[in-house]
Amino acid sequence: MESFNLSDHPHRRLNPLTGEWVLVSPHRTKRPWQGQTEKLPPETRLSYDPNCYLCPGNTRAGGAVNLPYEHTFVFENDFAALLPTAVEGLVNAAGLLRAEPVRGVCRVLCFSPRHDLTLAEMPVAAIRRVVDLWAEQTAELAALPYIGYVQIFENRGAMMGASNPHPHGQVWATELVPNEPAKEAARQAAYFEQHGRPLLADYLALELAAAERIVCANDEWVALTPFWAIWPFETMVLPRRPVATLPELDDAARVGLADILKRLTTRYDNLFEVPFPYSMGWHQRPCDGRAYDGWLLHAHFYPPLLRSATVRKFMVGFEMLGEPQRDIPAEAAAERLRSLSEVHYRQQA
Ligand code: H2U
Ligand code: ZN
Repeated sequence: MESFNLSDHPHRRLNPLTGEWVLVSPHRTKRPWQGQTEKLPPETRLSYDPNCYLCPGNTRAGGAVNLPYEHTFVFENDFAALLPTAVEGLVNAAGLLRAEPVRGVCRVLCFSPRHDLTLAEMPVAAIRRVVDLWAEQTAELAALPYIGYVQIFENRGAMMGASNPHPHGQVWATELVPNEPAKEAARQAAYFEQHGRPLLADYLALELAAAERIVCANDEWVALTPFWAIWPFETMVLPRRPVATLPELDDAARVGLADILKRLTTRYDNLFEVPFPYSMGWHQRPCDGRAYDGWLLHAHFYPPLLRSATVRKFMVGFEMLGEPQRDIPAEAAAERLRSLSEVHYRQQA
């Protein structure tokens, strides 16, 4: 029997953070495409849009008026998915029909007063303010007695369901730890118990030695396409100095994070020369008072685009019913992202 080659033979890769497998089919990349193509997002050039509910001084759907902010701005989500109200009694039938009440807080985080910039186009000093905002919000919400987990995220682009091109993210803080961080918590704790070191610290050391999946790096942070990536151009951002939450980041780590975010998102925008759609977010150690040994802070970027600005990957069929599948191996995606300029295409002459 011939031994299999990761770059041309179908295989499965394990995500050690979730315990789930992904099917990789590298031989399939020449498949013709006659399916759906997406509309290109309109190129927003207005630095202020009087109809935008996130621009400074504008009125939002619920009637509240945004402050005339100059840097970042936070408000309670007018259509919050979670409420801080405690309810009496347990809505919990044992067995097959089970429900439990959950409290939480949802806020919208405006990254910049400028309506027309993406993170990639913002100056590093302005991105640093976004990092500070994420850390402040995490600390403030984690201090609430009924909050057990703080999820910071950004949905970028209409393709990912973002309602507005104005640069913004959200924070949803929940009483209980949601599914994805709960899986990561269990796997990281089990690894730590077995090896005495954080799973992601060991993983980062392997990736730095191998180098083939690194996209870009600085003294504090590394952006890479994880070995087990599902989305075509999925990446993770990992700190070189182990920390578990955003508020723990010191000045050097925050400056470094702003730099790596600008460089990574610029590469993304340059890939197809469009404001690149993605969902990104931070996985931080839960704040429900339990131990969570071995937890390492990290960000995931999940972009939907596959082969051009208008052809996206669909998670359907086998992926919905079996397990996720990808064509381009993570190494090839990293090489592609590495080959791109760190000067934004809108700034190139
Ligand atoms: P998205 O672009 O990721 O959908 O985030 C925008 C959020 O802003 C969304 O959760 C909220 C929506 O509920 N929102 C307000 O809180 N007030 C508004 O006036 C419009 C939108
Ligand atoms: Zn705006």
